[in-house]
Amino acid sequence: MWEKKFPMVSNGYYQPEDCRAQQRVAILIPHRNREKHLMYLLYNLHPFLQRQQLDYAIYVIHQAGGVTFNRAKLLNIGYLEALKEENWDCFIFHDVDLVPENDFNSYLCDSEPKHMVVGRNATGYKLKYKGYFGGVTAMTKKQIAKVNGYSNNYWGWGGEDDDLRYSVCNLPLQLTTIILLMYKYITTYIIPGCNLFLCSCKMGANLERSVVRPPPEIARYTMIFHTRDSGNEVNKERGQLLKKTMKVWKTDGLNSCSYKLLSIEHEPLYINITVDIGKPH
Ligand code: UD2
Ligand code: MN
Repeated sequence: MWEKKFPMVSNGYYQPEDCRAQQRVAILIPHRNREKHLMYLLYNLHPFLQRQQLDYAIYVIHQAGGVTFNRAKLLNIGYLEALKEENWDCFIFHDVDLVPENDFNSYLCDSEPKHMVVGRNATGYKLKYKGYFGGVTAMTKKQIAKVNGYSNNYWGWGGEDDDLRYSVCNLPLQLTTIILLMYKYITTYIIPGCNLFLCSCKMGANLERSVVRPPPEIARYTMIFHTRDSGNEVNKERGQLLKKTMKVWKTDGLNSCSYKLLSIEHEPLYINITVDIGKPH
């Protein structure tokens, strides 16, 4: 079996032999019925992460049953369960179908939440829209805890990534980011549509204020072609839900994430967490 190609990975974990990594990183992959994509990703991601000499583990959070898919809730569960195993510094939320193209796309966390899919094959390698936060994102344990993780209420396709980006706007900025923003402000006088710190998180330049991105030539991915999965139909309520983010993020997230843990299996190349996440109400 091809799993044997990676003898250094044990129970989903890898540590570089001859150095100590800066951060310990947990990769979280939400999953259901995408076995082929998962195998292809693991086949590419393990060598990629090892070339970066990372200390990491890959968690696959598998939604049991046929109820509408909930990517965000699965990622919350991944965070909570992974921290029961190890004190990870950094988490990477990772779609199963996105394969990084450039070895310099560092799978480490930054001083601000980091969005890593600037471009991909299907969108001509351009950012989909301002404030886009989907696909692959890296956040420290602390950053995630401070924004209370994802909302649990996005069932079906869409909106959950924008919701997280709105909550991320509530994070206090690091001093280095403030200095950089002030520099930009002074050199341009006005950042269009925004008075630096006080405007809405959904507006103008502030959409980009609270996240960092690697340069476009580095943050590149191939998305394996796919059609929409059954059980992951477009979430028609996402517009309404997004209007409420700023009111509810403190009580809808990690601290309200209820689920039934069905199993945790340590496969050779990943940790397989299977959960019953309930259904929309
Ligand atoms: C986009 C975003 C994704 C998410 C989604 C809306 C990009 C590159 N990705 O993906 O992060 O915000 O829109 O919800 O912009 N999955 C399964 N089984 C299913 C359904 C989904 O495993 O039946 C997982 C899988 O990891 C998949 C991810 O959920 O990659 C996102 O679903 P998608 O790939 O169908 O959606 P897509 O490509 O529009
Ligand atoms: Mn996809």
